[in-house]
Amino acid sequence: MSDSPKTERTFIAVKPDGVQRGLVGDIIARFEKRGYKLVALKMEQATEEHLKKHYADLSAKPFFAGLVKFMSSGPLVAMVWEGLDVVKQGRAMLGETNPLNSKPGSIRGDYSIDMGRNICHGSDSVESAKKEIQLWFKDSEVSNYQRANDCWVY
Ligand code: RTP
Repeated sequence: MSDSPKTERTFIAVKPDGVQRGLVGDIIARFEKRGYKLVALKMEQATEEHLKKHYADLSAKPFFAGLVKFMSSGPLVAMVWEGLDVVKQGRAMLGETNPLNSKPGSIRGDYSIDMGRNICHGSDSVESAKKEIQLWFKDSEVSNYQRANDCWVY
């Protein structure tokens, strides 16, 4: 991967509630239509141990145990998306952590009303994206490829 801003990457997950509600395709479509490139994708039921690592920064929060239990309660879809400013733009596309503060047009603003069932996760900085991508994917699971239509996006 080059250091071009066009190859910035973020980790996006459709949480177990998003999978159960059949929102995987919609969420993928939003990122694809925006022009972002999917470079890794898998469904898995994550273990509590893995999720404790993912949410290590929140370990002191009162909602931590419930969050880990919920996130491990069913399969989720883990993805890596690539493109210009994708970390910040991805967070904007997701909406606010509390869906009630999320604007219509965002994923959470369109599909959720409860903080503990807010459909999706997105890395909050380029640094945490790098850590999260490493936690969820082996290098060999992330693809480097050109799209024929990249010249119509950039
Ligand atoms: P995420 O990591 O899932 O993308 O969410 P986020 O950055 O917007 O929010 P964060 O503070 O990292 O919290 C992670 C997830 O924990 C749940 N949460 N519950 N007060 C609460 O009950 C509470 N606060 C946060 C949310 O599901 C949030 O997405």
